[in-house]
Amino acid sequence: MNIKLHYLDVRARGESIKLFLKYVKQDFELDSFGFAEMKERNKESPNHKCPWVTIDGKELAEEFAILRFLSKKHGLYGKDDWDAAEIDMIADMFKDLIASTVPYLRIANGAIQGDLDTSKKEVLFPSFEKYLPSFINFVKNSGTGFLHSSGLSWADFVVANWITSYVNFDDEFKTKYPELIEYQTKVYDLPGVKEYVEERPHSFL
Ligand SMILES: N[C@@H](CCC(=O)N[C@@H](CS)C(=O)NCC(=O)O)C(=O)O
Repeated sequence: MNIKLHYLDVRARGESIKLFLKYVKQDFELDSFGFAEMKERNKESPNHKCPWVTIDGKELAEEFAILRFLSKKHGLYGKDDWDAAEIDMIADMFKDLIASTVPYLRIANGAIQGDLDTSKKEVLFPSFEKYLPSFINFVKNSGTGFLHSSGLSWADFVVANWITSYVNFDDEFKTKYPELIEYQTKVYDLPGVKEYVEERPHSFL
């Protein structure tokens, strides 16, 4: 498979795909661009948003659709349809968390003006309190150390990546959510992922 990943030069929504590809040891070409170029570059994408991938000459957008496609090929989508549905459920719940933090993210990435500290109190922290306990419970109850009882799945790359951002956003995140830090370490310690995470450049978002 020939893969080119098109995304911004930050982690955000493209990083789960990179972590996944590093873990399965699939080579890929990176086409990264800055926020200033995003509007123009996104015109090339099927949904006019990034990330998108070119796989063997065909274009596919939507982070989760890309991860699902790759997971079916690499067995990171549970052992049957029920597992896959549960993994989808977990990932879609996490997408709700991401969506609820967008007003904060837009200030953090400079897309709009606003007071970051106020947005932390009014948007970010309430979102953490509403959604994160569910993910702590998924890990606690899975018996695998990952989100799902079948073991590592594509959803783990999504959640582990955002935890890095949450640590950057919230000085007290590690103290408030130690279970999530322990979980993230397990994902980041995976072969292929560990070396990549240690060497990648810092990205706030
Ligand atoms: N549903 C899409 C959302 C992608 C998305 O919003 N990407 C942002 C960059 S992180 C973007 O391209 N924004 C431009 C826009 O919304 O016009 C996904 O999950 O991949």
